Amino acid sequence: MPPWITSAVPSSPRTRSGFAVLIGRPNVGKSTLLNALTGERLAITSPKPQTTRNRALGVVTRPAGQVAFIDTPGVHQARGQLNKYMVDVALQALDEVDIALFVVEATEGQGLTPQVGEGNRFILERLKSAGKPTLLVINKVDEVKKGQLLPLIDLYAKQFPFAEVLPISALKKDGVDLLFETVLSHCPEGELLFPEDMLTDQAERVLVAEYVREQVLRHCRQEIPYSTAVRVDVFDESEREPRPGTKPSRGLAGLVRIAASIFVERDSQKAILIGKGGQMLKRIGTESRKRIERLLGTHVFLDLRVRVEERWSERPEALREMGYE
Ligand SMILES: Nc1nc2c(ncn2[C@@H]2O[C@H](COP(=O)(O)OP(=O)(O)OP(=O)(O)O)[C@@H](O)[C@H]2O)c(=O)[nH]1
Ligand SMILES: [Mg+2]
Repeated sequence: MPPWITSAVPSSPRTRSGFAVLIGRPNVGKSTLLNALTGERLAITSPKPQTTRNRALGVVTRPAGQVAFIDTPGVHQARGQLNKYMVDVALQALDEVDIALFVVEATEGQGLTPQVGEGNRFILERLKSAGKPTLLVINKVDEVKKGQLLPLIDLYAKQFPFAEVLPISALKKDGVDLLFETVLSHCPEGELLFPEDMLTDQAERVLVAEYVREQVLRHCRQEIPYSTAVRVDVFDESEREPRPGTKPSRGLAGLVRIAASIFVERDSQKAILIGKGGQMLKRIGTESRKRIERLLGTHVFLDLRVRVEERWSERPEALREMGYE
């Protein structure tokens, strides 16, 4: 269990609390929004669609109450087994929450005859059958002029009785505080659901694997990101407590030794990931290590191996082994 999880659940009377899901097409900025809301890197992000593969919880607690946000994989037309799993994760989360945040992009529907795309129409149908209070979150408003939002709001308002419409920029953290307050105002009155200082339920080693996958997504093109999974094989904390008398360096103390496998599906992909003279893997390793050090607050020794596991994304037992079950 991560160290930030404690057991006491203090609460004052008349607080509000609830679960809220972030749901939407791939790449609209759901994970960026989760990180903006919590102020931490709880979900990896990238310019490539289908970055998120599992749900990620981010708990935000303020004096007025607590919202547990669930980030989900982007809903898309899934063909392979992994993709079907991802879409199931997103749609199931919708059934478990008090309120839904439907995230769309401000740049959508800017054509001559604006219309809601097929993917978003599918999500709207699911929102209708879920019957939860739903907010329309229009993200990436930094990319459009103000007047351009009105036709989009109009378009969506005709499709669904949204409780509120919130234009935001998750990247620039514009409108994010107001979004939190609005979500909270739609949550039922009640005790806090989680300890006040709890941030997530994700284990450190899960976040570590995700941070490595994030660097693969950021450094590699084409099919590599979609064929990659990361598994932490060793998480050795025996030197995590700094030895008495040792001074912190670079603001870090103690050492965690981590060995992780990066799985790909073909030999050719392995060669790309390793790169000429091992350069690509080295870059991925260095960037991942820096982020993991920030997460753990310790020095990190990171040993990355690339392994070929043919068609892992199509085989149920391999999917389970990679954490997709
Ligand atoms: N300009 C702009 N870009 C944004 C904003 N929010 C997110 N992005 C960018 O959009 C891309 C996708 O962001 P993610 O947060 O990974 O999107 P997602 O919805 O979680 O995507 P999936 O996990 O694939 O479903 C990244 O390059 C982000 O930096 C925003 O408010 N403005
Ligand atoms: Mg995401």
